[in-house]
Amino acid sequence: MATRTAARTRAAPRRDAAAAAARPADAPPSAALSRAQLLELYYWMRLTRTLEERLVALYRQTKVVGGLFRSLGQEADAVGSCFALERRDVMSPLIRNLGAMLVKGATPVEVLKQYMAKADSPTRGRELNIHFGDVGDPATTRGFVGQISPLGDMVPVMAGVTLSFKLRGEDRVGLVYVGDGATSTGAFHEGINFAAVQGCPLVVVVENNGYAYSTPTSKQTRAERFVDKAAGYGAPGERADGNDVLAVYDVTKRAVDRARAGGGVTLVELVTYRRKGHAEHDNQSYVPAGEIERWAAENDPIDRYAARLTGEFGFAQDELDATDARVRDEVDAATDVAEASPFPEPLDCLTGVYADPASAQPLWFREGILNAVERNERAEGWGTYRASEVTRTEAKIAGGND
Ligand SMILES: Cc1ncc(C[n+]2csc(CCOP(=O)(O)OP(=O)(O)O)c2C)c(N)n1
Repeated sequence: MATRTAARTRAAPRRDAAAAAARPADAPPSAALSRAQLLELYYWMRLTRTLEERLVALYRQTKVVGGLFRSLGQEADAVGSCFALERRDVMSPLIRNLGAMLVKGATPVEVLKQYMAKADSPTRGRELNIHFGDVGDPATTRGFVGQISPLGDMVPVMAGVTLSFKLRGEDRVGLVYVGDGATSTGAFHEGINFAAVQGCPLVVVVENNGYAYSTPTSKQTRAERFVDKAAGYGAPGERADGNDVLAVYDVTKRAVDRARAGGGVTLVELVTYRRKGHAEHDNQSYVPAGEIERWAAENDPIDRYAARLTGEFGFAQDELDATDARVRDEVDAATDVAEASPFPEPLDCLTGVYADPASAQPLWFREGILNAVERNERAEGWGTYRASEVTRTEAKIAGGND
């Protein structure tokens, strides 16, 4: 579909040799982006926002069955940073990095199905928000690691992932997103310290969005700037305006290039603002009056970039409007597909969750169902439970143990 086509475009950036030769040596990496890539950045941010708006509508209709976590106002930080990666690289997103997941190849259909807990969603209805991944062979997977809830814990995981790249001599880089709140965890310190000492090709992106749930950043740390923490690990650090998508791209691309060239860990601080609560159910009563409205009016990342595209870069408003229309059509089409998808069969929830199927069975179920579940999963691999097995299992339960 269109998003995948765009992802492929991004993975193989076109460089204009003549323009490159004319560029000064200290030009920022974004100076090398083609017109198509500049418009693509706008597309990913617009897709992120429109898809999230659709998810809110579905949430209000109770069709999104779990929590919903918005990245409103943070689209530039997710999109601009992930755009600096290549397809073979691996990224570990947070709940607020939908834009990064889309850039890395997640499709609106699978995101919608996942949030709606459909049977053919990435986690087959076992998980009720955005925690899913696609990682493994770079030839066949898109390279995003499934998220986990404990804050900061993906930093040591990504230290391990990137250490494996280094030990195998693979030309791959990892990028892990953490919020300002996550920087106060032990896992964050241990992970980044280990990665720095080992020289892992890792970029640690700290999204400083002003709040960790309801805790303002000033109650989170005495440090003035998160980027200053890099010195404590002996790592370079760079800070950028997280609502300026090109500034985000530039700072991250430099960090990615450094990691790829053997320069180890870089800490990147992106200064942004979370305009929604922690999740859709959070009423933001802890936010001072006028703060959200001010960021919306003066510092919206999409408005700011649109103004640059039509001003500085000479795009016609029609080109932006056409992109908006394309995004709306894609999200409409994806919603139709997701809504038409079935919910999982109740018994299906017993498979593919635990490595040991026996521990997934309620006691009164075990004797009747265990053999069928085990047999099916070992023969077919995880995630292939078939309706025919359910029927046989039910018959078995009805008929007693064999
Ligand atoms: C170790 C740990 N402590 C507390 C929580 C509960 N919790 C979930 S999200 C959140 C706030 C996260 O804030 P931040 O890291 O700044 O990321 P943001 O949501 O702002 O992007 C908290 C406290 C958790 N998931 N893990």
